[in-house]
Amino acid sequence: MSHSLLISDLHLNNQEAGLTRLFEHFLTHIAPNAEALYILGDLFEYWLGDDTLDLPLHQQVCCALRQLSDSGVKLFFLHGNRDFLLGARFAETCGASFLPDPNLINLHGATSLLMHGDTLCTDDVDYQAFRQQVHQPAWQQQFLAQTLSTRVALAQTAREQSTAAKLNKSASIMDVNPDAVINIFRQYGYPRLIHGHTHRPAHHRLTVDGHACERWVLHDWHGTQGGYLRCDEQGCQLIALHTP
Ligand code: LP5
Ligand code: MN
Repeated sequence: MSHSLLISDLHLNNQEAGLTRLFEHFLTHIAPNAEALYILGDLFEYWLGDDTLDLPLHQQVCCALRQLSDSGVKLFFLHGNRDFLLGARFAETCGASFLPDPNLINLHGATSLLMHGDTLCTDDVDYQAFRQQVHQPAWQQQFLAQTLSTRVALAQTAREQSTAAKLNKSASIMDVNPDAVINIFRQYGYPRLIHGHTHRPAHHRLTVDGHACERWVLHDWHGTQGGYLRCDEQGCQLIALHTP
């Protein structure tokens, strides 16, 4: 049956070759039968500019994605909070298109709203301030103009600060805000909502203004495990994935 797959939060990096292998397995054994693959952000641990496309990991991942898109599977990306600097050259190289966040699509007959998920975490005021800053075109231009070694150092500092900041944040602060979820359902006409970021894979059902709504949260990938959402005209299903 015609279906699409959605994934997010793989955080591919040089230290975890097994994770990249699991992703390649997914791309060669599971994704080829899909009509489309949607990657809803944080494919990479971080992305410091499209001038890093020739790094071995980036080449390996782009090449695997290109094979999939060349085989006829449509490939779509949303930016995550780690790889918000992925750009047009990256998309072209992989044969993919970027979608805005949020983005409303018709997913096999059901209107579905795709998001990374970070913008729903409105209680995380420090993160939202950080996000606002790094999404400014002037900030991005200035950042991308630095040498790669300076960008690597800045990213490492940012990662350390993020890890330290999270120690002082409660689990609820780092989850979606219930009112932000209700507002997004209202604003977009009560679609099926699909997002990642929070690393809490789940299928939530809720009623908003008398409308039955659903919110799907995608798996994060770590170690030897990952997961994906499979959607067809009958509905969606979260499927866990392990290294074969
Ligand atoms: O990413 P994760 O899972 O640890 O936590 C996220 C939020 N943190 C972030 C920050 C990223 O991890 C940083 C790495 C991105 C690299 C991209 C390119 C380089 C950019 C360089 C920037 C200078 O997204 C975290 C949320 C959590 O999700 C849950 O939702 O809580 O938010 C924070 O931790 C934000 C902090 O509260 C405040 C900001 C810390 C970063 C400050 C950077 C300053 C660098 C200064 C260098 C001199
Ligand atoms: Mn994220």
